[in-house]
Amino acid sequence: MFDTIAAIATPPGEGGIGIIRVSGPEALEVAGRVFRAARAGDWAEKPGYRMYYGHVVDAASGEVIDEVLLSVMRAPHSYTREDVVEINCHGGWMAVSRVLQAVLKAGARLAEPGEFTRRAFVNGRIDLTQAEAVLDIIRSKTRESMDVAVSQLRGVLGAGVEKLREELVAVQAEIEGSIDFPEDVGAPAADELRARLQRIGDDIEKLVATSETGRVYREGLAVVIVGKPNVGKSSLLNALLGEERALVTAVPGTTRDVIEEMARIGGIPVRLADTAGVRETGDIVERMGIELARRKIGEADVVLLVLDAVQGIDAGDREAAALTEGKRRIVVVNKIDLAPEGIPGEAVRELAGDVPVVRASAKDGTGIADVGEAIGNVIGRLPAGGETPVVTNVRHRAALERAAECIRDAVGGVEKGLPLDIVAVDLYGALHALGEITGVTADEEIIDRIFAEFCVGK
Ligand SMILES: Nc1nc2c(ncn2[C@@H]2O[C@H](COP(=O)(O)OP(=O)(O)OP(=O)(O)O)[C@@H](O)[C@H]2O)c(=O)[nH]1
Ligand SMILES: [Mg+2]
Repeated sequence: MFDTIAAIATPPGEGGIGIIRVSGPEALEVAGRVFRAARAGDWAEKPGYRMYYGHVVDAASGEVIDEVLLSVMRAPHSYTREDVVEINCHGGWMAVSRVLQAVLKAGARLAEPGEFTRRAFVNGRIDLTQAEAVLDIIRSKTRESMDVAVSQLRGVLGAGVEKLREELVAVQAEIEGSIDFPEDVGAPAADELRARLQRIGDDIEKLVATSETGRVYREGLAVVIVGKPNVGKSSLLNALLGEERALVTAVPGTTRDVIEEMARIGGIPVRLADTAGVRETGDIVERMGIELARRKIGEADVVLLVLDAVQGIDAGDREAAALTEGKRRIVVVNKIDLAPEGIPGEAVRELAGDVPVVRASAKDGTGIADVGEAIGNVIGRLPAGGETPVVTNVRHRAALERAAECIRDAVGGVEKGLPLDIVAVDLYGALHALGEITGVTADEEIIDRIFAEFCVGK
């Protein structure tokens, strides 16, 4: 059914080893044409899950290309469920490309991007969510995003979605039974039907709700430090990071560019950005910095609005507050080492509303842990253990939202007493949307789009 494909599976560049992956019905024959084992007897039997030492040669000339280790994974116990051979050669560009050339000359075809993983999906070893998890693991930037991706690769999300789909299939079957054989199968009671659909709909909504947390753990929470000049924004950035990342001086208008760092704060991955102090200024560079700050505020999940305990609240703070209006905010009253009484809570509420307020000193470290905790409290924790499905992928979220909408329509239809064949149409829509997530009902076009994101060799 499939031909035999090959590609370089390791990244370009220099490394200890490079791997050429070969998969398909003729993987062993192709490898046999280019591989000369040091001990011929072993290689002839070729049992799976073994490695063989030897050389790759040019099939035509017999010229030795590289010294290699070859691993054999026999169908169906392999990544693709086909016979797979991986040739471990030296990890230099010339070595891997010459070994690949030899394998292609020996009868394999160069694999398309993602084709190995696609075969694993088509051959039923993994569902679409698991195929996507492979890419998520490779691309993960935080520990948590990798944990979620590994859980997804283990099939936790796919199983959760499949369970919902099966519940819907059962409802659908009952409805269709009563439509096709009205004499033998009574129509399901409206109340009971409504309740069952409602419950499935609620479970889908719960999955959708995990996607906000999922996104943050994947990309990091965007936290932007904002305030008038000289309140200690850059000092706060340094204190939160625990390193002298940004320049700090007594001169207002020190920071002009946006300074951004990834860090773990309050137990969650955070993209922390320090910005230029907000004020009217004739200095063109500073003005550009303030413009950048505005843009950053637009992208922020959370704004740390910094005030100066010594100066109290003035027009500059009101301007900064106006700029961050509508954003989720945490007020940091800084420099409490100089003014321990801080700023009255009433004045802060008047400025920024009912938001968390932390009194801190970026200079001596007082309250910095509390700022971290306030940031951590913004977003829910990931369920521990990786056994609870979490949605991180926008494609999954969109499909779940479509399914939830269809279920809402179906519930509405039952309530209005619409004929069951009309309700069945909505259920079909929900089933299709859920099936797209795991791939049970995904169109070829969707599948193409998913695997097009992979690179060759995955
Ligand atoms: N005593 C005291 N001084 C502080 C504290 N935080 C910052 N400062 C001082 O305040 C001055 C300004 O600090 P920065 O961190 O540069 O302030 P900024 O808000 O980034 O200023 P711009 O970049 O100009 O907008 C420096 O002299 C700091 O040493 C604090 O908690 N206590
Ligand atoms: Mg600064």
